[in-house]
Amino acid sequence: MGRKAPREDFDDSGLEVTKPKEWAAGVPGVAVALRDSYAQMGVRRTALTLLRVNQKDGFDCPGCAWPEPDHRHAAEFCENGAKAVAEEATTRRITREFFARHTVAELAERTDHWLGQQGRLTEPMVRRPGSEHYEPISWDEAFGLLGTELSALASPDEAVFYTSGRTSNEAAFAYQLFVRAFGTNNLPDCSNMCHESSGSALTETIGIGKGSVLLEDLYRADLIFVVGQNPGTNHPRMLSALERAKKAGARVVAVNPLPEAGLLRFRNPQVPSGVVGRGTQLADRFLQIRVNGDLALFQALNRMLLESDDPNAIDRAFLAEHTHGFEEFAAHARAVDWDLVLEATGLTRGEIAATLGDVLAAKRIVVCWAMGLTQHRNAVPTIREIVNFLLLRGNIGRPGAGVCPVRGHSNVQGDRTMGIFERPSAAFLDALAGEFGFEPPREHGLDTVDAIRAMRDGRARVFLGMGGNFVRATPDSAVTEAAMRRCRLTAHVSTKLNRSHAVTGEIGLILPTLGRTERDVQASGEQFVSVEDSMGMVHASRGRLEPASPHLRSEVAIVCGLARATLKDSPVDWDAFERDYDVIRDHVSRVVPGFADYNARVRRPEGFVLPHAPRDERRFPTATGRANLTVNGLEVLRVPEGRLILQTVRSHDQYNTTVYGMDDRYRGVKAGRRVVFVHPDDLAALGLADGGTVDLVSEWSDGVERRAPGFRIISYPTARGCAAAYFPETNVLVPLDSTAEISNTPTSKSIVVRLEPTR
Ligand SMILES: Nc1nc2c(c(=O)[nH]1)N[C@H]1C(S)=C(S)[C@@H](COP(=O)(O)OP(=O)(O)OC[C@H]3O[C@@H](n4cnc5c(=O)[nH]c(N)nc54)[C@H](O)[C@@H]3O)O[C@H]1N2
Ligand SMILES: Nc1nc2c(c(=O)[nH]1)N[C@H]1C(S)=C(S)[C@@H](COP(=O)(O)OP(=O)(O)OC[C@H]3O[C@@H](n4cnc5c(=O)[nH]c(N)nc54)[C@H](O)[C@@H]3O)O[C@H]1N2
Ligand SMILES: [Mo]
Repeated sequence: MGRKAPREDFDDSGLEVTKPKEWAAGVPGVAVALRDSYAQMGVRRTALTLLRVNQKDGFDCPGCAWPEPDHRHAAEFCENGAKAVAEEATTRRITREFFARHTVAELAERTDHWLGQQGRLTEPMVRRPGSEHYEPISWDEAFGLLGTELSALASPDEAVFYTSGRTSNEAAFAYQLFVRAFGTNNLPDCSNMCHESSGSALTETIGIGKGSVLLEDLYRADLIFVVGQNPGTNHPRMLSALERAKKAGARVVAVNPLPEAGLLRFRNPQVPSGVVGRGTQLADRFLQIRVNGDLALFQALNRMLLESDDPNAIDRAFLAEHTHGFEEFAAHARAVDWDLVLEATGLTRGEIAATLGDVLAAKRIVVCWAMGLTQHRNAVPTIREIVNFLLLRGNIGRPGAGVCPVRGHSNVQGDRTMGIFERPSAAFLDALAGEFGFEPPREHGLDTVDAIRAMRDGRARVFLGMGGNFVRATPDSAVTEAAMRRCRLTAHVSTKLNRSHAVTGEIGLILPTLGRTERDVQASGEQFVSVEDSMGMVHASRGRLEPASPHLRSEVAIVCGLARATLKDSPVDWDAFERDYDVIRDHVSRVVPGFADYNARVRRPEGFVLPHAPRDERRFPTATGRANLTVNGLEVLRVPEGRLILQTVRSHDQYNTTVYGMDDRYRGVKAGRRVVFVHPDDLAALGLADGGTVDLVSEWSDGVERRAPGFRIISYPTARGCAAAYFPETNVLVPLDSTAEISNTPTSKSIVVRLEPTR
């Protein structure tokens, strides 16, 4: 089964469990943020950096992709944004002595928390074949090594170029250009594990894989669904937007198996009333749905809309003018079986009927969602059904209404816009060819899961990660680690140490880079970069801090160095790219639609908004030229007797694979991460008790035993039959082959498990 989890992970002697919180943010939020920031970077640096987050002349918060409101508060940051900043702006440093002291094998035994706590990487390091240690290497030699290994491959398709979602537009554009000039579309990214299902479903149905609302739309909505999302922890600034929407009269319906604190009640730390009093109640209705019950819920709502006596239940004029496929969709939806709906959702018919009442009373509806919808086998059909729901009442392309997939990483949406995609459109490749005068590869490349398979099977031999933590973020940890170890060369462009650096190919490289908070000076002077938020707003980001080390290079400079060392007769002037990022933006303005006059518009304080045909002109650039209503089969996720469905979530003290601390304040957990949340009735039925310890064993058709040992049981008010635990510790349980239809996203939110008592 691969390595055992680090010993410290099992130390739950300090574990404390209290009642989950019913409200989020507020004074403790900011107080905790400041305490953590002082510990990482001291008082002066804390003031310097936090005052610059998301300000017009400041840097984009590396926390999440939630947009900034027009009128930014003096301190437009949240507790978790502050933690993300502190993590990067820390004054702790990893030097060459650190690597001399710790063997790679020893680093592989450490926890994610420990690795992250060691501080910023400061110079390029190499692990040479057979060596037990990383040792320093010059940038030139590092680029030379990568260039030599890449050139030695039998085909460019034997290399994999991964991207996480913090990479700027400029770096992303340069990176995909280098990769395509090298000759492959093997550009998997974290999106493959994140909102790929949203992109697939939206592209097919409305013609563009992005959300159709702006912040103003949320403020104008009558009804907002927040489905499969925990904004109190993962998008805290969204709570301010929901609060404002509520003040303007919106109702909020939360759909979640867990009663997440941020969904219930919110105390805004940015306004005085948040400091005293009970704050705002956010969700007017909480639907405690079973995991994966969402398709059934929205299909039932659609059936009821079609059958309603209310003459305005559906928008016939909109359907006739703008949609395709109504008859097939309606015939299918009218036949939805109520017994299946109730079984799948775990809700009562009364709850669903009451929700229909909210819907009929609302002229403008927004549906927001995140990972609770995207990481299931039927994630794409589920999101398509939500589009059906919105289209039925004309809720796309109208102010105050639309789809709102809430993105994760701060520039994950921008990276995709810049061409980080293993399946680029022909139009994008044509534009690249025209601009640079070379023929980019046309064959689709490998996504994340397929890249793991290719490395596992020896079909891919070089891995380069532009940020991220590949071995921890991906499913089936044991398989992925073996796949990485089988490579000839694994290299990572990183700010901080993580486990992926400890699981190397024959050769391992660490290329340390500047973070968002840091000053980026190139030959032409100080540079800025730009990013796109979850709502398609593009704006500049400027770091102000001195770089963590004089040896760091920007991501752009690293791509250019690598390109010069790898490509003979390159069609691109990489020196010019590196010298002045305006040059890159000029090219982007001619290649990527919506970026005309990029350099001028990105310099406006408020940035600019990208065009979005359905939102702006009710035009749907799909295969049919209309918005597509779809038929989505309803299957209930049933588990064998004695098994539970496990969903893997983030705690309040982590950023994906970066573990800031061991608490999950809103869920009432202190000093321990190896915990599993289970409904008390399920515990009784399974003969297990609160506080007991179990192994989580996942069951999948390949018969391989996947076991995550030593989890403390917490009796918790989750939906019946649905357990929850934190990732990345539980990624050992997610089978590589268990992925969503169409999007190929790992099913991290629906793993069938049994709980085996260990003591
Ligand atoms: N502080 C902090 N901020 C972050 C991150 C972080 O790790 N830390 N990560 C960033 C990234 S990359 C992303 S993608 C986002 C993630 O943001 P979220 O999607 O909020 O993250 P998760 O913790 O995965 O939470 C999933 C939510 O969906 C619910 N859920 C699970 N299964 C189902 C289901 O079947 N149906 C429904 N209706 N609900 C379900 C869970 O109970 C949980 O509330 O956050 C971003 N922001
Ligand atoms: N079981 C389970 N697995 C999941 C998920 C889940 O919900 N459940 N969620 C999935 C999701 S939504 C996502 S997005 C992925 C996340 O997958 P990744 O994006 O691969 O993982 P992160 O943990 O965000 O990456 C953290 C690392 O990024 C590097 N880094 C930070 N800032 C920068 C920077 O500015 N530049 C560079 N070059 N490097 C930087 C640091 O070295 C840090 O260690 O995980 C996925 N995995
Ligand atoms: Mo994500």
